[in-house]
Amino acid sequence: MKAGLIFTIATVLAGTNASPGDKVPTSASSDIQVAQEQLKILVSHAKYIVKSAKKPFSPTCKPGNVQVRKEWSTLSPRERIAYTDAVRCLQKKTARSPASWAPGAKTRYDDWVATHIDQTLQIHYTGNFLGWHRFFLWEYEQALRNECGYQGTQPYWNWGLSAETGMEQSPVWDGSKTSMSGNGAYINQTGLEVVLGGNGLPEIYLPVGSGGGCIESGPFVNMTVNLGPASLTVPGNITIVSPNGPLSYNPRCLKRDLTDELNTRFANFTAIVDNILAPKSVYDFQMQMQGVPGSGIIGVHGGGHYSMGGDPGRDVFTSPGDPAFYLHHGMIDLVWTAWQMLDPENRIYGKDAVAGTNTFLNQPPSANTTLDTEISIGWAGRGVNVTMKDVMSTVAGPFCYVYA
Ligand SMILES: *[C@@H]1O[C@H](CO)[C@@H](O)[C@H](O)[C@H]1NC(C)=O
Ligand SMILES: *[C@@H]1O[C@H](CO)[C@@H](O)[C@H](O)[C@H]1NC(C)=O
Ligand SMILES: *[C@@H]1O[C@H](CO)[C@@H](O)[C@H](O)[C@H]1NC(C)=O
Ligand SMILES: *[C@@H]1O[C@H](CO)[C@@H](O)[C@H](O)[C@H]1NC(C)=O
Ligand SMILES: *[C@@H]1O[C@H](CO)[C@@H](O)[C@H](O)[C@H]1NC(C)=O
Ligand SMILES: *[C@@H]1O[C@H](CO)[C@@H](O)[C@H](O)[C@H]1NC(C)=O
Ligand SMILES: [Cu+2]
Repeated sequence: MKAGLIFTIATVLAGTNASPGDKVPTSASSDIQVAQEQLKILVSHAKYIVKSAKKPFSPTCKPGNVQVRKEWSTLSPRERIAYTDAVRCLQKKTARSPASWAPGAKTRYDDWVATHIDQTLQIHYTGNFLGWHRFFLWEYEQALRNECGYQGTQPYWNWGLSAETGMEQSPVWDGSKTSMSGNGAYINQTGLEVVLGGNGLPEIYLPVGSGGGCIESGPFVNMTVNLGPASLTVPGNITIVSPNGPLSYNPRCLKRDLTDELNTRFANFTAIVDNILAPKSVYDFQMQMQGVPGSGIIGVHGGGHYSMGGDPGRDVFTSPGDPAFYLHHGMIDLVWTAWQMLDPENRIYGKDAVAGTNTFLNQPPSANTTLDTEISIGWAGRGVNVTMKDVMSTVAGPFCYVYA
């Protein structure tokens, strides 16, 4: 409850201007350029609320040592290469996951993929979705820093930018040596669609992209995806599962199928700002983000994932096997932070901190997620477990970062 006072101060400040002259918007503009400006205000507002607190939220996190996570395009070429070098370094180190459990986990990078595969049905459409992924991403960032000498922070991909330029023109996806590698080789997929759903969930039809094959350039050109798939959606209403189980060894190239249509339809600036401003409860917030089943809408979360496409991009379980996953989830975490900071009193430890249960759409039925629910990321990270309470603020618990 120590945080209460800080948030009272913060809330008073939040009622005024985020930065001089910029009034916090109350609803998303349908004009994409206006929405882009609105997002800038919401991001700087969130940063301001965190940093204006008189006291640090955890004893080790002080205003002077808060780290700043940045958008990929704002990093210098040298900083981008330092990041991708560190990811490639993790991909050269040996896995910690026991072979008896995940024989396909060969590298330290695979530890993250294996954990996500293992827990997928307990961390999506659940009450722990946002918190679990925040912790997962943080531990990945720490591994890059502590195990691979990376000096920077975890970058993010602002979907709104590539929705404007086209993905292949975006610094994240242009395939250059300062990108996250680009599109996959062209495969003729004329007449095919991506069909999501099944297993009792309503079907959603999505367009295919402009690639489909193995990536051909950039820092990850020769990387091997070792794990999965567990449930890979392939154009033509086909779902692929690894023959010996998703944790077995199944080496293959990284495929992408960049799909501008999904990026612009589901993750444009208006969609992003609307996800921050429209939902008033955390239940509505996380449902809008992931898409309400049956609505035909996949939200900004699905929009980002499926606009990458490919393998493992279209497999919810194995998706962290594409290194761009972590930039996507950086943006997810940014959106959550921006939403939280509009009402920190209720949205960090209060009535809109957590909603939902610990199983995918509560199937099979499970307990409600609470602030005491434990989060474990297995052999990824440093082997410490946290609770939801520990991951609710980006400057408390183990964390100390903001978004710019
Ligand atoms: C792709 O395949 C379709 C038939 O499936 C064909 O009509 C079309 O010409 C092909 N496109 C290219 C670029 O090869
Ligand atoms: C990728 O692998 C190919 C074939 O083994 C090799 O010719 C090429 O030099 C490699 N590229 C990089 C960037 O490592
Ligand atoms: C997709 O495949 C599922 C399972 O085989 C089937 O039930 C469904 O009707 C198919 N949908 C389309 C659009 O072909
Ligand atoms: C932007 O996103 C919103 C929400 O997903 C959608 O309704 C709108 O059609 C999108 N705009 C464009 C130009 O696709
Ligand atoms: C779980 O959460 C729901 C929705 O908030 C609530 O109605 C229900 O009483 C909760 N169940 C328990 C056991 O606390
Ligand atoms: C973390 O949680 C997992 C899963 O509940 C458990 O198996 C493991 O022993 C816990 N680790 C520690 C260090 O408490
Ligand atoms: Cu996930």
